[in-house]
Amino acid sequence: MTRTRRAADVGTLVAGARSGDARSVARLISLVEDASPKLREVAAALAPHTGRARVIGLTGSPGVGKSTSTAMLVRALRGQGHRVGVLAVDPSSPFSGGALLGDRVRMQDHATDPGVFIRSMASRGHLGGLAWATPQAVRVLDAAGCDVVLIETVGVGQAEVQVASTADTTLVLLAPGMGDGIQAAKAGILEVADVLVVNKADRDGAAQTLRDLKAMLSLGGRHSEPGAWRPPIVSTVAARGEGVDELLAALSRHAGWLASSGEGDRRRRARAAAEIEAIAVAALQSRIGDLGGSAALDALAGEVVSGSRDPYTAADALVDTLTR
Ligand SMILES: Nc1nc2c(ncn2[C@@H]2O[C@H](COP(=O)(O)OP(=O)(O)OP(=O)(O)O)[C@@H](O)[C@H]2O)c(=O)[nH]1
Ligand SMILES: [Mg+2]
Repeated sequence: MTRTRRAADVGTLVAGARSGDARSVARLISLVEDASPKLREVAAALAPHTGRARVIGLTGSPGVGKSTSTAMLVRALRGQGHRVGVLAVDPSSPFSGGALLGDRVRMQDHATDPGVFIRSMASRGHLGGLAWATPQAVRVLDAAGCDVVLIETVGVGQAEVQVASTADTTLVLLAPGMGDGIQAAKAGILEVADVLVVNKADRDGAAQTLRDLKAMLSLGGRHSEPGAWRPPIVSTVAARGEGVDELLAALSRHAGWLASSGEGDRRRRARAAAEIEAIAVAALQSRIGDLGGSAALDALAGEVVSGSRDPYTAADALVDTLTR
């Protein structure tokens, strides 16, 4: 028996997503993640339905409690009647079928909740990585009516910086006894934190981690400039749901500050500008790739070899032909 798989109609999928259909949401995220030829069509169809969701990033070292905290926040936000989207980027324990492996128990409550969309994404292997695919997936969830989108990323290398540029509010999680405070300072992640969370506050050393953090924050940096947001430090025991009210309060204060200071708007514009730039660079790169071995490039190469041109003016000439 042969089965023809009908190509997904983008309009139908977007309408489905807007009505809260989880399968449509999943299909759309797959389309953007796989850089489908329909990507442009999807982006255009989503655009009018976006701009509403609040994006919150959670980052921190492996095992610090990001997934547990995400589940805790999902529960609390659902309790307030919000629709919630969750994206786990490069999770060390990937989601499957709406449940997170190793976190099955915690996410199970939400697996069948129509008000929660959970999705893991692999950024590795993609041109531009997280910066490229995540904003598109956020737009899908936004169009699907999510009031809040939570993005979990392991804080290694550049990841937390990218999360910060995708999120309205960035939570940096630390835990006692992991040398985390010092690591955080070294990696510069205190700079990207809007709210600092000391999770596993039930563990020995939590008070010391709090003291270390406070000391580090008092040392200066962007947070000490006049009018700047001073990131609050919240202690949580995510595994038991403790501290969630304080965390929600901190999130809502930050949302208020983003609105009143104009910083929220500024961040969103900077984010869109970076996204446009990345897409434009990728487009130029692929056009330059197409030029490989072309007559125009070959001619310029000949001129550089013979010394009748320098490589800089040759590159200018090439860019001119690309953008004409
Ligand atoms: N004692 C204690 N354990 C916790 C707490 N929160 C999470 N854990 C445990 O810490 C372990 C790691 O939690 P996760 O939520 O999976 O951590 P994660 O940061 O998402 O980990 P990765 O995604 O692998 O980077 C699990 O065994 C949790 O049960 C807490 O507040 N106290
Ligand atoms: Mg996790």
